[in-house]
Amino acid sequence: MDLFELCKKVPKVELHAHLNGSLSEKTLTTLDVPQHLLEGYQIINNLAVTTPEKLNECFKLFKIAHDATASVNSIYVATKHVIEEFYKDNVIYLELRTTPRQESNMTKEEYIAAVVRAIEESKDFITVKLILSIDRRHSMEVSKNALNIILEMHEMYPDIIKGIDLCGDPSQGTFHENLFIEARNSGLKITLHCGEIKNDQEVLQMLKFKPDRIGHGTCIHPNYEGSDELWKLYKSSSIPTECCLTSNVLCGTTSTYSKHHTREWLQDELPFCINTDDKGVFNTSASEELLHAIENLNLPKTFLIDHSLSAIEYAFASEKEKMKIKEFLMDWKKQNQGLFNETVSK
Ligand code: 6MZ
Repeated sequence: MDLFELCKKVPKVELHAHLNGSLSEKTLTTLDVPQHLLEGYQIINNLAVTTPEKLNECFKLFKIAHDATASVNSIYVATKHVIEEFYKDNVIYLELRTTPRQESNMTKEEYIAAVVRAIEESKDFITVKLILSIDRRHSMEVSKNALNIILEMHEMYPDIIKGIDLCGDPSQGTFHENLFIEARNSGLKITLHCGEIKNDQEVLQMLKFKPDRIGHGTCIHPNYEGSDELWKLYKSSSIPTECCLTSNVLCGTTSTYSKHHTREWLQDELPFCINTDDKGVFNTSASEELLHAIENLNLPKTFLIDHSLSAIEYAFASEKEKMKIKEFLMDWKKQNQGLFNETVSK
């Protein structure tokens, strides 16, 4: 079995996937996206793929996906598609994140309920949890209103809505820490996009806040535009980091896969997991991300299954659900030991 086949076969855990960034071209077509928007998506997608340093370009793509999911039915259909695509890639545990949006004929509550409905309908074949995002570009007032709705919906769907995220264009906006303190006090887990670009002061504030996980963590280590002080603090907190290789390479925040900052996590044996970020925008999959990791970061084949076993530890599901998935993964590992012993042909 070649290495990519093995990456596909392994049961996987995905913890950092933005819903609207995960829409494949096929999904956008199904959603009746007007032809000119779809063409725009393809053009910018190609630009992003062939030209690095495109963090700004990728943020334009989200507008196209947002136009395609501007109704209750379209966000519901989009969620179904995204879940199915992860499932077909052998992802057994998925945490989707999305920013609740109000549109002319949809409230934020209706948006969340539609996503939850799609998740509930998938529960027989894949475990999916929802993280609701606050966009760092939004004002305190808009974010506070979003948080109130998120807390209300969390009370209605406590088994599905598990966490809250801070995301959005890292070159804009701010981290409204008070809102995240309130979310934490209401029982939500916290993940923050942290240090995706250099911003020492904010990284310091975020690390001191001690979220349950951070996203990216690019500019923390001194070799990657961070500092000794930040790295020391990060190491002492040992917060699991959601690494997104292709996203960072295509956005130009990392020069190549083999120079990705995950190397420092491996070197210092710090907790991390590998993720897709926006599989539609970056034209990737959970299996491809694992392949890049194995091929470029000098990892053994057993990393594939051991990655799922460690990532599930960092998940926001209940301890009981995590234990069940862990047992499944350990059984799978035992039964498929041979796959990791045989010589891999590329
Ligand atoms: C920061 C990102 C992101 O929420 O509409 N998003 N935020 N850094 C990134 N790195 C590339 N990729 C995606 O999904 C799209 C939204 O996710 C955030 C952005 O705010 C984007 O608008 P949802 O489902």
